[in-house]
Amino acid sequence: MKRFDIAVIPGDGIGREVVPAGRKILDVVAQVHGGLRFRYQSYPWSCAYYLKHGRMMPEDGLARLGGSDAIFLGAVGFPGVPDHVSLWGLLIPIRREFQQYACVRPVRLLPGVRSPLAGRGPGDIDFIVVRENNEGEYSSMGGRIYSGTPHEVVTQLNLFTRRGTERIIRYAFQLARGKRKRKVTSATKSNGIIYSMPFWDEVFWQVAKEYPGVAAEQMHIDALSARFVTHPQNFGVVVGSNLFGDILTDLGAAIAGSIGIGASANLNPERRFPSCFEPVHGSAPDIVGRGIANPLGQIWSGALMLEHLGFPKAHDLVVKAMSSVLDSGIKTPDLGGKASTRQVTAAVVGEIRRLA
Ligand code: GGG
Repeated sequence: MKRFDIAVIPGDGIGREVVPAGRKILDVVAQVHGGLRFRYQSYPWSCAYYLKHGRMMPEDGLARLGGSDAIFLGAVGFPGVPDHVSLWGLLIPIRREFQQYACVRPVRLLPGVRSPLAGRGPGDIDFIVVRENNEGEYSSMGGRIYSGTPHEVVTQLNLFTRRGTERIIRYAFQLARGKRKRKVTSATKSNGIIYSMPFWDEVFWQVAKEYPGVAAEQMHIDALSARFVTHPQNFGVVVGSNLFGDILTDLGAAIAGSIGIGASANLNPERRFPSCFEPVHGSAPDIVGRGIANPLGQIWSGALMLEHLGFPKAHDLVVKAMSSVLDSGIKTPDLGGKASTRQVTAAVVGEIRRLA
């Protein structure tokens, strides 16, 4: 029997509605597997916690998470707490402390889901975005002086290290090597951003040389975004900086039907620290409490966790069950359906049991 300790942070808004769905699926998978068990430790760290305690998590929060095998997170951010406070108080410290530098986000049009792109079917949209997750545009370097005066000056530094850039690009090539479409597309903007992006390109082509069996191309982020819409079938693995990867994966989830489905793995590839699994979506305050949040982004993130923990067949089982449920028309309203979070979750549970 393999036992895993999972730290659970439902967080804010619909995170608290979809995390229980994700846990339910993990437990059912463990049950049908027979040799797998999860032990959960849940933490209430969130914007509500911030309003009560003045911080998003306690001082020893990261130390507490550090002992777990993985972190299963819902959503972070809610009106009443500025987004940069909630993100930098919880999500970003987790990603940095645990060296989760590879953020892996599959973009796949599942059967039964209609893409907003006309005439596109499941085989047309199936690629992975690898987002650099520890540096880049998400940096705390910069400053603000003469606040609120006409002389106000604000600077924000982007931070690109050779180590950080090389390792994420190498990760993308290694991932592409094992895929059907062996191709890596680099998101750049070296025509406008004259230091960091030419550096990014230079490293990209240096690393590309190490992988002669993998096709390589670079595209400016503006043209690349347009290509996501016009030629989504052209991509295998797309690698981008922290901000570019963040934006591209919302777009990716949208062309694959809904941001409610997008899944995300924040990986420490060396496995020295726990990795963190969370849906791409945020806390969605507009639909909180209505019971209609799409649980599939969280469920798919759980599947990525199973894969990372060494259970690739369990990952495939969950994605297959999700696909069958969608194909049978059981969908939440973001996908044009009428089903509730609970109904979709129950249908996935039933399908896992049937398939297993
Ligand atoms: N599911 C995680 C979440 O709440 N994400 C919201 C968000 O704004 N994330 C920004 C980021 O991933 O950097």
